[in-house]
Amino acid sequence: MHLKSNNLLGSEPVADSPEELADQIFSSPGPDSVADRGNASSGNLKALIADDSAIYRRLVERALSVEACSVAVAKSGEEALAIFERERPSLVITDWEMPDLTGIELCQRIRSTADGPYTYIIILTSNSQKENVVKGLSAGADDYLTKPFDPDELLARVRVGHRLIDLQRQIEAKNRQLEELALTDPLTGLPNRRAIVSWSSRQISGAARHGFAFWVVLIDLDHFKKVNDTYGHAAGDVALKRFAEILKAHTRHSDIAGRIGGEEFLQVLTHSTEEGVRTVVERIREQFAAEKFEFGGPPATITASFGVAGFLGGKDAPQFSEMVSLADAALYRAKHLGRNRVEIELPKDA
Ligand code: GH3
Ligand code: MG
Ligand code: MG
Ligand code: MG
Repeated sequence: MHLKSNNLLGSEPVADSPEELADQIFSSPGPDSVADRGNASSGNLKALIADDSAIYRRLVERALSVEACSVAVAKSGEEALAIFERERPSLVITDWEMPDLTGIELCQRIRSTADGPYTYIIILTSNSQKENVVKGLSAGADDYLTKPFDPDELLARVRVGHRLIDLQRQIEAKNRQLEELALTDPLTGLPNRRAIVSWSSRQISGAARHGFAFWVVLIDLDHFKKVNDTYGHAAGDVALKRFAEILKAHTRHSDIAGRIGGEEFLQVLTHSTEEGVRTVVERIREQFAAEKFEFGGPPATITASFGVAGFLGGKDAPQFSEMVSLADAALYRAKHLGRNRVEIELPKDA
């Protein structure tokens, strides 16, 4: 059965059981009326239809049948709200008058859930007076259509919503990319200073609360200016990338390591003993120093110096910046004592 505009229902047909009547009217459901219509085109639009009238539920479902989306149907406002919370549909088409929760209230409830992606709401009602249109839109609806409705018009309006939802998804994806870029060092792909500071500041309060150890390792490549001067900046970059790989390979998933600028790196180790930290850091130092770089001439070696500072957990957690300063003092010592070495600034009460 194909619904044309002249099939519009001006008033509710009288029937003992609306469900039954609806079933009669739409007795041969075409392939379109299958609940899940897949997620073609710009992808898995979930729609929710809320109406206490079985006829209108079917009519709206029919109108949506050519749109690529999956459809959930609710017979009341409360049911719609429950489905909304579970499924988070991106499109809601709701009746105004329903026995438990009105479409307006449903709108307000949906809008008050601030988290999650945007939901496009169309109110569908026989209530066409201007002030009600205003009321619906100010309750948070995006669009408003009066019953009886033209299925083509509803579909056109749904597509406006679909376009808006798609655009919003694209913006969100771009924002996520930008956020990631803002936290990544482009040369090495490691977290940058900002990412390390934000992660560490959170972790250090965890170390205080839950009493686990927190170690900061500040690393500076040795005589790196000379490396650049002798082999060129591109060669210097190769060495920085190689160091980043070694550092990453020696960093647990639950810890963090990154490049904080120039030829300086920072690693944070949690839940480790001093001996454990010393072992890891010595391994990084040895492995990097053992690398033979082929920069055109005879194999070149490059070294790095390490300054370590620790907090063993418990009350009076230092600021992350204080720990970095302590690590910096240890690094300064490592440079003075001849470079290519690890110096540890022991925790105050260790
Ligand atoms: P020290 O052992 O005392 O640390 O000596 P150094 O030469 O490493 O220290 P200095 O701070 O004087 O020089 C750091 C050099 O790192 C200078 C700069 O050319 C180089 N550098 C900083 N960022 C980059 C980069 O992104 N790529 C390359 N190739 N070199 C960089
Ligand atoms: Mg109703
Ligand atoms: Mg430096
Ligand atoms: Mg240096």
